[in-house]
Amino acid sequence: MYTGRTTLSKFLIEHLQDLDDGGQLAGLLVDVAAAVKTIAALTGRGALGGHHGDAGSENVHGEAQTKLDVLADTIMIEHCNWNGLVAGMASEENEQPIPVETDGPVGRYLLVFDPLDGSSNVAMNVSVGTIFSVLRHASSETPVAADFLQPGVRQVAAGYAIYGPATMLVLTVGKGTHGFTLDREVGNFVLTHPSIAIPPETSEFAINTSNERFWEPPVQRYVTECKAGATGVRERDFNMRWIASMVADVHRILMRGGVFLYPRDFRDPTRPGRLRLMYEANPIAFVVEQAGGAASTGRMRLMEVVPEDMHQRIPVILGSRAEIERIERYHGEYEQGTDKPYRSPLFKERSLYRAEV
Ligand code: AFP
Repeated sequence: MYTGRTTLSKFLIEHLQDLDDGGQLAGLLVDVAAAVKTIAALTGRGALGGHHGDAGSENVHGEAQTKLDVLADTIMIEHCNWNGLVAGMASEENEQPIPVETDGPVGRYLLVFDPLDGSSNVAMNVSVGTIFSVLRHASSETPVAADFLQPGVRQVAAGYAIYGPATMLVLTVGKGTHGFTLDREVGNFVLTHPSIAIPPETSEFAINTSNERFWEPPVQRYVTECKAGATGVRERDFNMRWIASMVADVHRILMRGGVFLYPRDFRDPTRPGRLRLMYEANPIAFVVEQAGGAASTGRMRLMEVVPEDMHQRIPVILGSRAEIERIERYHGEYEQGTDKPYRSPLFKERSLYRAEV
């Protein structure tokens, strides 16, 4: 049945054999995949699993945790807590790094994850996901928070699992982006989408338009032009999708192109965006770039942002390369004041909304 098919383990051996510590990285990614299978089994039980509803607790961001948020976090920690492979972990759900028990040398890798992204959608049976990123740990000491504050360009692997009609693992180890589908009957991830390529051009965008009045002018300009369709400057009609589950919105873009925006807005001036740089933006940016797409804050390449805080939020604009370049150009024109129709005194004059990233 598997003749000619590539399983995740086979893929990892083939793609990591030239790395010094490729065996360890492969081991860690197999652990992540095992955690993903367990989370898939739990989410797949739906309401029958008894895990729907709030846990009655809040995470570090002050957001209500669902029971599945807490369970998925525990599953990731328990599956990957193996010294020698991983030196430390950081999760969107935990304020501080998660220590790894060790009775020998500390591992060479740091694992960063969002255990259940889009979890507010679970009760509606909408696709959710797990996002992860692997960084190197250069020191032989137990890692502290500062060790995790590495820009996305330093990631050695990243990916996400999507728990949809099928469970998929989409992964990059810096050699393209590849998609594996979980064969539930035998419990194997099988390579079904090798070398995913995001089309450079698109006519589809994804953004929560209920926030439109809070966006900066370059994003308002872009979306206004898309909505004008064939009668506007873009001279073609655009389609819009918003699932409110980042993995699902991004997965669609990987499959058929598009643009995903969760831009800077001024709903809350203390938050420069909704999504987290380390747990969501960087891993997805790595996957998107390796698929030929681009990922930006609007002002700079996302993966070059140096994190200042483990739970830092960031504007996220990613997808088809030509569209991202256009949106970056609109941000540049706005900064230079050459975007006349879209300049609003609300922004430029209030330094509060002037962004550095
Ligand atoms: P939850 O994990 O709380 O459901 O948040 C999901 C998410 O971080 C991301 O997956 C979505 O793109 C985004 O929030 C949706 O946010 P809005 O509800 O503001 O559109």
